[in-house]
Amino acid sequence: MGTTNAGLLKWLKECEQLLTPDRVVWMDGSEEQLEKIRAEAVKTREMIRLNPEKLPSCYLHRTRPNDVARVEGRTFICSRREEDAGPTNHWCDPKEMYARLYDIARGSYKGRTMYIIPYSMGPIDSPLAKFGVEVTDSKYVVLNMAIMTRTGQAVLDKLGDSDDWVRGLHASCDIDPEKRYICQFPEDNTIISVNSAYGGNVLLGKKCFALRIASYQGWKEGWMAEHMLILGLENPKGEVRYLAAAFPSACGKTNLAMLIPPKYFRDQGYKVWTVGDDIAWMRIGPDGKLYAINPENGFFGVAPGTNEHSNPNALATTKSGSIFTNVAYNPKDGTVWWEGLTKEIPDELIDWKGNPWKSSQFVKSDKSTCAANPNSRFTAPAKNCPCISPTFEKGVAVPISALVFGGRRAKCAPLVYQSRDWVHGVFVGSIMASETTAAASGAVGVVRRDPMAMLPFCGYHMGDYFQHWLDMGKKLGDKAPKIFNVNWFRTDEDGNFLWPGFGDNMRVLNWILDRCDGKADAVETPIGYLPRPEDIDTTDLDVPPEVMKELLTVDKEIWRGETREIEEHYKKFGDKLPKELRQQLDELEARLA
Ligand code: GTP
Ligand code: SPV
Ligand code: MN
Repeated sequence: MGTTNAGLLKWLKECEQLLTPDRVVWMDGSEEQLEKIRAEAVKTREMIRLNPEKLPSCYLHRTRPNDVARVEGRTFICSRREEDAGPTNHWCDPKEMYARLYDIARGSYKGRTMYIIPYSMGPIDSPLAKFGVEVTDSKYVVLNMAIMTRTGQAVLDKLGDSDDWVRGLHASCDIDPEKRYICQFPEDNTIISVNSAYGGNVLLGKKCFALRIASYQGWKEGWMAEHMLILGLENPKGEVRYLAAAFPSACGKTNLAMLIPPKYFRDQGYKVWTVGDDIAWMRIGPDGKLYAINPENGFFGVAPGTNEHSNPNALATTKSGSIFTNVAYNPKDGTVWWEGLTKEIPDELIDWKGNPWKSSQFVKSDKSTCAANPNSRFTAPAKNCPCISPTFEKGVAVPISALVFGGRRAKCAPLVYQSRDWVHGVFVGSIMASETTAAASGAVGVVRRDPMAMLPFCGYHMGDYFQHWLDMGKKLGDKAPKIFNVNWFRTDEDGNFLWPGFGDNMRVLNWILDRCDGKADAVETPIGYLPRPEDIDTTDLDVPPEVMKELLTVDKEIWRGETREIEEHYKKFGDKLPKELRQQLDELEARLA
């Protein structure tokens, strides 16, 4: 294991002096080394080995009950100037924050091992790949990073002496929520995370690098890092068209990315190919079109609700080589369980906190009685996925025909609509709103504006980010993807979903892609182009015509209220709000008047 990269070696020396580990281990990318660490983690009880016949090479891990989700209130963008972080990010002066973090982390690896993980976001040999090195004292992080990214010596070989890599320092410390910080220093290519050992807070290649740091890099370098799934939809002629879709956390990206078309479509030869389920890096290709790669190598997916009917592909993906975090354990057969996995609830389990749990204690209205944490997750290798796109392993970027925004809205947003043009599409993304979920700590079910699903992940001023979107549109010109908005979550008066969702979302994707080809009809409304009920193929679909009509209705009164909220939302950005977007809002108000 080795490198001659002087900048990297110097930084590692500094980490070692600060953290004072008992030993240092370089992750070389070999299966033997990972197997050794898995065995150690089982011995120290950091992991439970699951039934090797039913779930080969699968493990269960429990985090502290105070450490089960991203912590947006303790996530900082430490740019030199406060105004560069913008109104939607927490900010702290980098000098001050480095000092605070070094104080917290100092000496914290005592009695522990310092693992050095060289990793690549994107296939190592791809011209679109970017590299990072994460230092951690957590075996859970090491084993998760080995699934979520490409790791090991090959990364160092490819990096050579370049200084184009991201420093990532993670220290578990005491998992003290009062001293928990997730900090990005975009101008220094540096991430520091302390006092957490959960998912998005500590797998630094994911949200911290591939979105917060990468969005900043993309802004400076003319490309885009987005919180988007990527999928290919193959039609009966064998043509595959790709789209990328941004939904906030726990709003359906993994499920849509792995969609299985309804039987009626399957029989005709339709098929969905998964390219990515969470993050898209997109660049303009030599032909002037927008191309995307998924920089990750695995899925860190929401467990609850995943089952053989809702998402059989995701379930199949977790059947080997996976790590489950904060799900329930079934001691009878050494497997795992979560709410919604099976209709029948096992009588007795060990809940996600490690306590005995009886099905009789479950109260539907009280999430705290669940056996699995609502934000429990699986980490599964992308190569396990039955519908992984052939483009994924080849590492080739895919041309994007459509960009889709969406969120959880009980009312207001219709099932689907198309923006009038790119600028209007950017407006549609900038006004996105969604009910909050368990993926971040805090209240659940509150509507908040989450532009482009990037509110927690944009590494710079959101006004500049909007402008970057507008600039990309100018560069793309008439080759720009068409922009749409979807909402699978409209409800009736009793709170029941009006749209069946999941596999049936394919009917909407078909309309979207047909629109891109100029093959489907639509009507103009104040908010954009909507399909008429008959423009969506509803063969074999059990949705009454009046519900289809309701799903595709634009209520002007509700939308007038919405524009008043957008006024408030836009005020936050001050002079940094691009004039084109302000004008879009004025035009929408005029159309609704
Ligand atoms: P992150 O990994 O947090 O970024 O989440 P995600 O956007 O990948 O969300 P995911 O696909 O894991 O779905 C989250 C929740 O939404 C699960 O409980 C799903 O069951 C539910 N869900 C997904 N798609 C649909 C849908 O079409 N309709 C309905 N009603 N629920 C859905
Ligand atoms: C999300 O919250 O959007 C996730 C999970 O994908 S985490 O990696 O924790 O951010
Ligand atoms: Mn996500």
